Amino acid sequence: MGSRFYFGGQTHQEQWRREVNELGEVPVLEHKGAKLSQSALILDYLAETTGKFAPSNASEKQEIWRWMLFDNHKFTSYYATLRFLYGIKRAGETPVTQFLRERAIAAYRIVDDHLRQTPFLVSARPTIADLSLVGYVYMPEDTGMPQEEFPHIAEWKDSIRNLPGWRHPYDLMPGPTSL
Ligand SMILES: N[C@@H](CCC(=O)N[C@@H](CS)C(=O)NCC(=O)O)C(=O)O
Repeated sequence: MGSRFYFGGQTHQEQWRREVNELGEVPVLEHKGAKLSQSALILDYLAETTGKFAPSNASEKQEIWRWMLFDNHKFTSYYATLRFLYGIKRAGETPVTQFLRERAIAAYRIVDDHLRQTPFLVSARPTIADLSLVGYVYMPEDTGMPQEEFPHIAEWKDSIRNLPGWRHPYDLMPGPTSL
């Protein structure tokens, strides 16, 4: 790994935190003079602004938020931390990586079971809930996850990859894509 930090350490600079995001995280969306952070909130804003991948009623909106909160708390967060420590930093197997993998597997099982019954998370069409959860699924660096145990996640990932205009997350990130 070239740098200890994301995007060359920018998110750890005092000025960046003051001017861009005091939470010290990416992504940040800058639009019409406003800055938004937290990917779920950014997705919600983009869905409202563009009408794409948006809920079609209040109960769909609740379902979308339920999945996006689960994603932020468990599905992507455990997996992304495992990927960082084990797959990228090459920390080796430790009680921490074991714990993270167990938690990631538990969350993947829940999503895989859900996708057994429905092609997308909230309705028959893709919504921002799918976009929230699927991002890191395209980054399967060596994490020791038993991917073969999640056939419905694999199908869902392919369906989203086949949507018009799909691009790999690495192709959408600014700057060099290698960590
Ligand atoms: N819940 C946040 C998580 C954001 C997040 O953890 N971003 C990582 C990169 S994927 C980050 O900026 N980490 C910097 C750090 O923790 O120092 C979101 O969904 O936007």
